[in-house]
Formats: sequence, C-alpha cells, structure tokens
Amino acid sequence: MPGPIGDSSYYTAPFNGSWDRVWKVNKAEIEEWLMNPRKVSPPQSVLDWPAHGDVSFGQAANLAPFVDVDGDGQYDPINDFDYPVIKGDQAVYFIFNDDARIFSFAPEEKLGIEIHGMAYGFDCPEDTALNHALFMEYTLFNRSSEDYHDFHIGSWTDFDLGNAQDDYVGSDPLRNLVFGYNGDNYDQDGGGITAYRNNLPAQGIRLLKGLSLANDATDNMPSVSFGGNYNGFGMGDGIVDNEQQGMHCFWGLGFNAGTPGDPGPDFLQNAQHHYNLMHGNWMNGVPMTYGGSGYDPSNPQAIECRFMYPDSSDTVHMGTAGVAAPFWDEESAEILPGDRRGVFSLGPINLDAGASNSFEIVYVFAQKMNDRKGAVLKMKDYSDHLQELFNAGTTSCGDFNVDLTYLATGIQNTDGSTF
Ligand SMILES: [Ca+2]
Ligand SMILES: [Ca+2]
Ligand SMILES: [Ca+2]
Ligand SMILES: [Ca+2]
Repeated sequence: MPGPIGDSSYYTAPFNGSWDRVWKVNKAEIEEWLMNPRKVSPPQSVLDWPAHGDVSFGQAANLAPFVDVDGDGQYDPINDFDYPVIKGDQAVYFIFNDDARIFSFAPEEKLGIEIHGMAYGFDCPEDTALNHALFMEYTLFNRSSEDYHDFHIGSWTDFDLGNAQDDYVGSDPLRNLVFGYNGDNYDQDGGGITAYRNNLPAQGIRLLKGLSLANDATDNMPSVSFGGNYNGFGMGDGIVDNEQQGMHCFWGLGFNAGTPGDPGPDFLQNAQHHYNLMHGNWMNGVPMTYGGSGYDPSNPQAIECRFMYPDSSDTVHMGTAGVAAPFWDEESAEILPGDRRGVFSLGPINLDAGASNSFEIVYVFAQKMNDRKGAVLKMKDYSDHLQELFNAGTTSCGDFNVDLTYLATGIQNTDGSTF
C-alpha cells in the first residue's frame, strides 16, 4: 500500500489515497527558485515534498530527504529555503509499505517494511545510453520491532518487448545484469501494438549499488561460493566495511510454461513461494539447477545454480558456486520464444528493527537493426558505461547527486544575514 507505516487505525481509504501518488521534482525548477528566492515562489513540487511524517499518526518524523538550509530540522521551503534532495535532472519520489495491506494469502506475513523509492533520469541527448536510462534508488526501513535475518528483496519484471509473445530472458551475473531480448529476429506487430520490427530491442536491469553488508571490521573478500559475493562491490579493495552485495539470483520463465515449479498464471500464492524464488529455488522449493529449463529435480547430477541463462558470461562460474558449467541460454536449451517474466533478488542480509539499507538499479535499453543478440551486447556495453558514470558520480550532463549548496549558501535573510 502507498504511504508510510503508522498506527493501523489510520489505514483508511482516504488516508491511503492521500499517499497514492508520486512527487515529481525538476532540478531546473529548484535552481530557478533558489537563484532568486525572494521573488520566485518555490515550485509546487517543492512545497508538496513529503519531508516529514505525522508522528501523532505513528509515522516516522523524517521521510523524504531534504537539504535543511538553516539546520533547524524542519522542512520549510518558504521561510528557510529548504529543498528536496534529488538525483539527476528529474526525480520522482514515492513511499509504500507492506503493513497497511492485509495479504489475502497470508495476513500474518507482514514484515513492517517501509520502502522509499526515487526514480530519476538525465536529459542528455549527447549520451544515448544515459538519455534512455531510468535509475531507481530504493531505501528499505524496518519499522517493526523484529530483527530479521536472511532477509531477501526481489524485483518482479514482466519484460514484454514490443510483441510480448516472442521474447527471451538472460542474465550476466558478473555484471549484476538481467535482461529481456527478442527471441527471434523480427518483432512483429500484434495485440494492438506496433512492435520493434527489425530494430530489435534489449532491456536490461543492472544493479549499480548493492545492499550494504553489516560492518565486521573486515575488508570482506570476494568468493564464488553461494553467498560469496564475487559480484559484490568493494570486496577486497583494501577499504574496510564499504562492501555491498551483488545480485543473489535471477529466475526467468515463460508464463504458464507448465514446469512443475512454475508459478504459472496464479503465481506466488503464499509467503513461502515468494521466499523460495528470492532464495534461488523454484516456487515449490526445488533448487534451481543449471541447464534446460532450470528445473530438473529427478536428476541427481544436476548442478545447483543461482542465475538462469547466463550464456557464457559467467566466466568464474559464480552462479554455480565455482562448478564449471557450459554455455546456457534459452535458445541452446531449445525453449521456444514467448512471454517472459523475471525475478532478480538481493540478500540475504540482516535487517534489524529500526535499521535501513538501500540499493540502486538502472533500466538500460538498446536496439540493433536485424541483430537481436547484437542488441544484447550493445545493451551490456551501455550498462558498463552507466556503471562507470554512477561510480564517478557525474555525467556530461550533470552530477548524480544534485548539489545546489552554492545557491542555498547565498540565500540571505531579510535582515541581510545569510544562513
Ligand atoms: Ca529548515
Ligand atoms: Ca518481442
Ligand atoms: Ca572493502
Ligand atoms: Ca566488512
């Protein structure tokens, strides 16, 4: 449900409705206002920014981040010229939680997690990869009184590239990248839509920043064992406790494919089903295995794996805990193209009561004429470029973190003093 966690008596339809929205903020609008704040009114998006919860409703005092120009702890754009902390040229903020909703399948399974999301992008025609990229930052808050261990979070993606009936999915574990692409070399119109036709698409989702590992006064080393985070960030770099996890697993499947562990059209009926998928198992708890459709419980020789359809990208066999495994994609497995869903997951981490953690992904897109696999390679290159920009914190069209302190520090009070 939308909104922050609070006292359940406030989880009413009108209350939830007031949070059933997003907050869209443009960097240029903030700049225009802060350059002349005595004459220009704050943009409505800045006035509306959900900086604070209502503590009398049991909500957290601080929600969406802001620059507190006068340092008084209160978001006041009109008098203090406080302004939202955003990224990129345009950011869209939203808040949702798993507490306000009673899950019909498992009412006891609420975790009390509040999630703050920021989608953002850059207006940058000179950089094709960046101009078409959508960045997503998610911050998780454990508002419950429970300490959680082996916590996973996953993202469900229904790729539907143009014509949704002829797609494939794949993964590149070392890049922290999962993707959809066309399963044949022509994306024909259908279902009332104009498809990509010869200009074949590849849609990727790359983890740019993983969940932070708990501090242990150790520069944790990468390892290809399950849970070893060979694809993590900051592993073995000489810096203590900057480590973040890489992607944990990728599960991809055709809708209604008929595999016994396949969620099918009535997918994911209880909390255990969700957890199984995010842990690297099928819905029924059978471990994902390497090759074929990834489901082979009758074969005792089957190699347990975490990432489906990595083709030959997993050069260190991280997805099979170091066990050498051959090329594997949907085509080599002789699976017909079709409608595809995918889940990538993060974790496991400990998420203690009151703690938070965050991760960041980018949706990256590329096309190539008459060459569906070429589109995948191009998309992978784009994703490398975006990771480099993200790591550097800057692009040819501005920084990731919008820093307007040079404007705000020049703001004067009516008595002539500056904040
Ligand atoms: Ca303030
Ligand atoms: Ca397609
Ligand atoms: Ca480190
Ligand atoms: Ca560490």
